[in-house]
Amino acid sequence: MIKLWGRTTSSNVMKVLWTLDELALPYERIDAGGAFGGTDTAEYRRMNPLGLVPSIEDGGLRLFESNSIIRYLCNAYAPDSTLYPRAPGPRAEVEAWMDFQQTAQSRPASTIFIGLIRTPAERRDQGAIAAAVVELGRIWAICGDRAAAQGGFLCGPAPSLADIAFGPHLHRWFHMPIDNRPDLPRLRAWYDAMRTRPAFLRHVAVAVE
Ligand SMILES: N[C@@H](CCC(=O)N[C@@H](CS)C(=O)NCC(=O)O)C(=O)O
Repeated sequence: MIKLWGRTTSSNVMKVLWTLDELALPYERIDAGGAFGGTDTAEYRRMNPLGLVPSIEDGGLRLFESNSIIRYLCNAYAPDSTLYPRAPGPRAEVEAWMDFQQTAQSRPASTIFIGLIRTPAERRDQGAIAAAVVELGRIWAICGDRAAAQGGFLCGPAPSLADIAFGPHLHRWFHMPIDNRPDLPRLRAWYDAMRTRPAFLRHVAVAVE
C-alpha cells in the first residue's frame, strides 16, 4: 500500500491526495509537517532531504517533490490516464505547465499565503503582499486565458496533472482576504471547472489554514 506523509492543510500534499483520489488508489496517510512535526529526523530526511511534505513510500521506492510524486502515481498505476497523456507532445505540455507552477507561480503564492494566513496582522509586510498579488495576478491571467483556449482546463477539456499542480493555490486565491484581487472571469471559469471534480472538492476546496 502506498504510504503518504503530510498534513492535509499543505498545498503540496493536496496535489497528491487529489491525484490518489482521481486514480482511486488506496493509500495510508501519516500526519507530518507543521504542528505534527516528524520531519526533522534522520530517517525522514533520507526520504525528503529538506524535511518537507509530501513524501511517499511505495514498495522499495521513497519519493519527494509533489509534482514528481503525482507523475509517478500516473506512470506506475494509470499509464493510460488522461491526467498524464502518453504521447510525447501532450505529455511535454502538461510537464511545462507543472514546471511553470513550481518556478513562476509558487513564489508569489507563498508570499501571499504566509503573509495573510500565517503572519499576525501587525507583523505583515503589506508592500510585499501587494506586489505578490500583482505578480500572481499576471500569472493567473495567463493560466485563465490558456484554460479558456483549451476548452476548460490547461491542457484540454479534461483535467490533467497540470491543473492538479495549480488547484490548491487557485482555491486559496479565491478564499484569502486579498485586497485588489483582479477580476479575471476566465480564471474563475477554470476554478469552476475544477470544482466539478469530486476529488478536488474533497481534498482541495477546504478551509484555508
Ligand atoms: N517543492 C516541494 C515543496 C514542499 C513544501 O514546501 N512543503 C511545505 C508544505 S506545502 C512544507 O513541508 N512545509 C513545512 C512543514 O509543513 O512542516 C514540493 O512540491 O513537494
